[in-house]
Amino acid sequence: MSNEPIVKRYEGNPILTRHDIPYPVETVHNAAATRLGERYVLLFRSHLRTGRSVIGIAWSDDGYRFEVAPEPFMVPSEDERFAAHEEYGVEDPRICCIDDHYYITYSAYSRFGVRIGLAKTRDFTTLERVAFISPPDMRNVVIFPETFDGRYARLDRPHSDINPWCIWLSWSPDLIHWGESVPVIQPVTYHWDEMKIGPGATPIKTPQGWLNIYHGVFPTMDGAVYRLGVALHDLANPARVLGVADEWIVAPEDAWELTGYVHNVVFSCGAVAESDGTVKIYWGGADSVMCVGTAKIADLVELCLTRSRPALSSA
Ligand code: BMA
Repeated sequence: MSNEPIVKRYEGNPILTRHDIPYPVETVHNAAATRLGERYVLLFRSHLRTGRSVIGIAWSDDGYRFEVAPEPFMVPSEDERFAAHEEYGVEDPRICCIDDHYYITYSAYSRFGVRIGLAKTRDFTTLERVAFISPPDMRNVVIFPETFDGRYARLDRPHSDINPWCIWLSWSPDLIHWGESVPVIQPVTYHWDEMKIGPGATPIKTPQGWLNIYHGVFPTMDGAVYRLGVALHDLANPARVLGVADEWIVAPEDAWELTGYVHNVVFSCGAVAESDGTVKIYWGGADSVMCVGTAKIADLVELCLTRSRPALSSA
C-alpha cells in the first residue's frame, strides 16, 4: 500500500475564506455541494457576529474557484410556520437532487433544540421551505438521491445516552414523514470515531454500493478532533452496510484546519462525483474556511471493502 494520502488536497486551499464573502461574517464552512448544469454550487454556512449562522451561496465553473453571491441564500425564516424553529439560525445544509428538484436538508436551531428542515429549489434562485422532517434533537440528515421500491431513504443522526451519536437510516413515502428507523453504523471504542459519528455528504452511487462520506469525532485532552471516513451501503437496501473503512480519509492537517473558530476540525456536507471516476470532497476547515480535495471513487470503495471494521458493535 502506498503512503500517499487517499484524498489529495487542492493546492489552492482554502478555496473560500470570510474575506471572500461580500457581507459581514466570521466564517465560511460546512458547505453542501452539487452541480446545476455545468456549474458547481456550494451552499455554505457562515457565523454572523452574533454567533448565529446563515447559509450563503457560491458558484463555480471548475469546482475550485468560487464566486459568492452578494446576499445570503438562506436566513432564518420569517414565515410563521417555520420562524419559531429557526430563530437561532440555520446550519450545515446538504443537497440532494431527485428528478428536477434540489432538496436541501438543514439544521434549524431554536429555543426548542435543533431539528431538520427540508427546503427545495430548481434553480438556486428561489427557495421553498417544505416542512420540518424531524423533532429535536436531530442533525446531519442526508437523503439518498434515488428511491428504493418507491420509497425515499435518508441517513440521520439521533442521539441516545445509551447508544450515543450513531448513524441511522430512515424511510419515507413522501420525503416528509419518516420512520422504520434502524441504526446502521456505530462509533468504535478507542478509535478515531469513538465519540460520535454523523452523515456528511449526500451518498454517491457506485457500481459496488452507495459511498457514504461521514465525520467521526475523537475526544482528546486538547478537545475534540473531527475527521472524515467512508462507508459503503448496499445499492438495493442501503440499510445494509457492506463495509466501513477502519481508517479515516481526511484529518486536520493544514494550518487552517488545525486552528480557527473551532480547532482541529474537518467537516464535510458535500461531494461531487465526476465522470472520470474521481470525486471532489468539500470540507470546512476549523469551522472557518472551505477546502476541497479529490480522490478516486474506486479507491474509497476498495478501502471500505478490504479494510473494514464492523458497522455495529456486537456488545
Ligand atoms: C458539530 C457541528 C458542526 C461543526 C462541528 C465542529 O457539532 O456544530 O457544524 O463543524 O461540530 O465544531
